[in-house]
Amino acid sequence: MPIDFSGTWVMETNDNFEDYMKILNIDLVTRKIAIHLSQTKVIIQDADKLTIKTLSTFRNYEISLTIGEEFDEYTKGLDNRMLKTLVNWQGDTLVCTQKGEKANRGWKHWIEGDKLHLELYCEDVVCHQVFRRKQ
Ligand code: YOG
Repeated sequence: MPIDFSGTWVMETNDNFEDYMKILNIDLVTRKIAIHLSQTKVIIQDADKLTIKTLSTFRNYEISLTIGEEFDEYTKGLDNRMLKTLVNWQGDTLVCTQKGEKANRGWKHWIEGDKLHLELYCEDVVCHQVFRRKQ
């Protein structure tokens, strides 16, 4: 029985987000805005179904998926790319691969104590975000 990521999680740290945005070719003006955003994750986990909302005052982004089933992801409002995305369990870690134009792209989510961790990676860049549970 895997652990439950469901909840609202508020960003505490966002290491190397600038380089992650650069490797995704996000323009300078957008990066200047995005770097200061506090992102909130709202995760709804229901058996093998997962919805992950990333919320901010600037833009929101949402994916819904079934674990173990590849789907078409369009990163609308982010880098606007088409990806073939697959999320699987690796122990208690959610591991995502995003096949597309960029090599070695994906992310990992895990929980340590009351903190939600997210590693976003693309090519040789890793961005590490930590969130605390709201309430
Ligand atoms: O999350 O893939 O939790 O989808 C990363 C943005 C900034 C827009 C957010 C808006 C990457 C400008 C999604 C920020 C940079 C910068 C709030 C990360 C692109 C554009 C939406 C992500 C996964 C795992 C679920």
